[in-house]
Amino acid sequence: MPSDAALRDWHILGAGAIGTLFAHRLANAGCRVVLLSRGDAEARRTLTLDSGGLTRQHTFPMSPPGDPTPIPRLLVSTKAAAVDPAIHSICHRLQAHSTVLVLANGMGFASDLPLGLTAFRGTTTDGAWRHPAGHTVQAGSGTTRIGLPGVAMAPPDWFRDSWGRLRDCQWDNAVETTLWRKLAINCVINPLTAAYRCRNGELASATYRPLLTTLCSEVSAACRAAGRDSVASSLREDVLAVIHSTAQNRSSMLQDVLGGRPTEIDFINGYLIGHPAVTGLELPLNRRLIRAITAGQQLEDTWP
Ligand code: KPL
Repeated sequence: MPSDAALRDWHILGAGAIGTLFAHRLANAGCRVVLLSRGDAEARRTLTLDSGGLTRQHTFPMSPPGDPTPIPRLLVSTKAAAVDPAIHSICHRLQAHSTVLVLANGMGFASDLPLGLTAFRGTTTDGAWRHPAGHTVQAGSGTTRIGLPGVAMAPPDWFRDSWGRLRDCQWDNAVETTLWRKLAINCVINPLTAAYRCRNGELASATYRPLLTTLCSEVSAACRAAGRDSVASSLREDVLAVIHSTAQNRSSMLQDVLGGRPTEIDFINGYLIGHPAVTGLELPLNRRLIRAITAGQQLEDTWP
């Protein structure tokens, strides 16, 4: 049985904006946080977080690729496409009782873990972005929900002793529905903002209304076909609420496009249209947006 202190040990793979935010939050909650590095150069790394006008720094120990020590609890906070390769790269350090928690946008990864492990999934509405100067800026504080997809269970000890101590972090017995709800919202906001190079709030303007309506209808139809009726029925309302609460944000997909990085489109709209229950639906706007984003094309014509 791991001791209480050991339940608070977390290794983090992927210290981007969200990884940095949670590295700070877990460390502030008394957890021992180790960052997994890609090279051997640094023994420690100082991460800076700007949050609510305050700048905080933490220096974290780094664990290099050759480190053989077992990883009891792993947070994977990479981009969607990197989740499986990242877990694979440290699979020799996982054990049958290791905990793997994946906090990433989209779906369609972490389904085949080593040693028969099952990934816990988390989703957060906390906003964070990487400042060009290297530090992370917390853009707003939201809610984080964690659970085991498809399994209703009491919060495990590790949750109570680490994540459960964070403000607005909840155990979610129906995390699969929560993930679908987030996926559906991302299917609407992310490709539109990325293809039209606009901030989230602009999608509420008359210019984008027809596109927004058509895309919400397509995504709702796909969610219904996939048996996610509750997600479908509140989608439009949920999308408008997120558009208003994150009006000034650039979506993560727009940030990727502007930064010249690969986007998560294959794990968001690509996952949705490739779902076996959805393949009979046409979903033309989804397909057009996927094509444009994959080709790095900016769209101007705002008729659906
Ligand atoms: O999750 C997001 C993202 O940008 O990936 C939303 C909710 C759209 C906020 O920007």
